[in-house]
Amino acid sequence: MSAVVQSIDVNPADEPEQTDGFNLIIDALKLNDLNTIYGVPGIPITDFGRMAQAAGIRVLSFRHEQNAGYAASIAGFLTRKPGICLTVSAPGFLNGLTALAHATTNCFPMILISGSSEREIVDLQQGDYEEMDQLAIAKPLCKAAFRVLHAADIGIGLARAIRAAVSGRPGGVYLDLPAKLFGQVMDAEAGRRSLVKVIDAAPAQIPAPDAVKRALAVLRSAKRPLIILGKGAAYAQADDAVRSLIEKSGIPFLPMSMAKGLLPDTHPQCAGAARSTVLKDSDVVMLIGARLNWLLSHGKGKTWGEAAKKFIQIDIEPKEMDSNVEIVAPVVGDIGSCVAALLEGMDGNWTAPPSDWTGAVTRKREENVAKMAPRLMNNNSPMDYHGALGVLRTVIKERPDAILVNEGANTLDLARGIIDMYQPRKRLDVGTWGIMGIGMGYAIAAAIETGKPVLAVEGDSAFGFSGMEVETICRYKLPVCIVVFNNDGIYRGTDVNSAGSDPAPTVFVKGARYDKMIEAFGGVGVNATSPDELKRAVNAAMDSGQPTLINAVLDPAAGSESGRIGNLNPQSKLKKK
Ligand code: ADP
Ligand code: TPW
Ligand code: MG
Repeated sequence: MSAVVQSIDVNPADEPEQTDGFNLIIDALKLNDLNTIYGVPGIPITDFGRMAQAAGIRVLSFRHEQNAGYAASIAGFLTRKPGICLTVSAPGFLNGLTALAHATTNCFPMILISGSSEREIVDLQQGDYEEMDQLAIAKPLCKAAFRVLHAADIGIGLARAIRAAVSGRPGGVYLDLPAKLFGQVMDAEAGRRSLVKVIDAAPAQIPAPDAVKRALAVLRSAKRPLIILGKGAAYAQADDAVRSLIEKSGIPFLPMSMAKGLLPDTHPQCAGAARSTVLKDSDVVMLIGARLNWLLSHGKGKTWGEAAKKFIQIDIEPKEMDSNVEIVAPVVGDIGSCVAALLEGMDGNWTAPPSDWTGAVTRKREENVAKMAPRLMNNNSPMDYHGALGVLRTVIKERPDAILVNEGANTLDLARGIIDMYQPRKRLDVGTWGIMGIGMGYAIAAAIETGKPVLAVEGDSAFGFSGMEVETICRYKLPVCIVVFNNDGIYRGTDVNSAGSDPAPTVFVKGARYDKMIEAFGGVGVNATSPDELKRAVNAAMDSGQPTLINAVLDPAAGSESGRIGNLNPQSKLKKK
């Protein structure tokens, strides 16, 4: 009898240590320096969130997955590491998917990790809790999609996801983790060995010397050269090299929206305030991390003028070349390496562009700046866009390290033109899709990832897409100041329905008080009816770092339909009888 008793009486210390899916995912994330998760809890990831937090990962719990996803996407842009979004099955996954597609479209590295239901049941379509074939649905909407079925594959699964997200052209990656995986147990030592620390996740891609030579030859032949900086250049974090290239070349540069501040908008070579002139009159255009998509009128047509144009393009994605017009000098590689190679080729052998061109650009720019100046100083009440933005322009000038988040139509287009940026990656906005709803997710991630104060300038419609996250901002006590440009609606608050008593589709409740929303959660709410009031309130918020929402009362008639892109807005010629 005693022999039998001895055989089952094992000392727990002798048993091999065990780990499970939960712990392996956490260990794999930490091993790869992925220390922040944006998400919404629920089955099957509730316990995972708790355990990750206990293990020292920052877990930010949102009110809607789409906002968590946007947060992860912009974290990717700001840090060059994939932003992590964590969602529950089916509906949570779908809510996060918009943000994953957005990340891919904008070339931001992001990983959407979603719990999913049991394969055996999903594949037989037997109606599991929140059943959905998530992997199949995610695939066409992101750069890559993977599923991990065995705890021993977690390390490899995450490594593949990281590499897919950040190497080459960055983008969104989906990682499917079925519920059963989390609880799967395995030997801890084998588990540790299965983890992968990704080495050199985004390897340098050196441009071919011939491509660099060709580009320099075209650039040298230019009489009216222009450099366009896109958000790919901001993402690359090759700030010093880009600045040297611009300054050494003497070529005027035009920053795309999120490339503003890579060099200050007040830099003598900045052609931001002479945009139409430089696009029309330039003869050679070098694109650095910018696509010739709709935001640049596809490189052709009226915007670009009559004269023949030659394009040089620097991009990590070879397939981007000739996407819209012929690229006479494609330079494929990462921006840091490409710009360094161009600088080397220019060394001791460069003549500045003709001064009649640079002089003409400077004159146009000064003319436009002078034209705008008096409008920015008005103190009208209710405010117009220029009066309100004149104030915010000064706020950013005085606090150049603050991050500006911006969405809306008029609120977006006018703020982009009016608010000068002074430092790289400080302007975050609607990006390639012109998407509404990025506001609060971006503001939260910007505060978390950089520790800097955030100013979110939001159209009242735009704000509504993510407004519930003011609770999240208050809960985590983030230094975010939200200014809602309240013009009672989408574009304008003046539409009327001539056919019935329902409000017109573009208008909201008149005189709404968005400032009251944040007060519900302990934040500071202010109603500002003049530029002076707005200025006081924003400065107080930026000084205190307290979550603040300022309802900026704008004239409902101040905006125009679709802001600056009314040309893309089809209108019926028949409808108005
Ligand atoms: P914008 O909207 O500012 O014009 P886009 O999003 O259209 O900018 O273009 C960004 C481009 O930058 C993409 O074509 C992308 O492939 C490229 N890109 C992103 N990161 C890098 C990098 N590190 N090196 C080179 N190109 C990059
Ligand atoms: C996800 C369409 C573009 S701009 C806009 C909408 C609804 C709101 C404009 O009004 P806002 O700004 O924010 O009050 P302002 O200053 O002009 O009054 N759904 C998504 N994305 C887009 N772009 C839309 C709808 C849209
Ligand atoms: Mg509005």
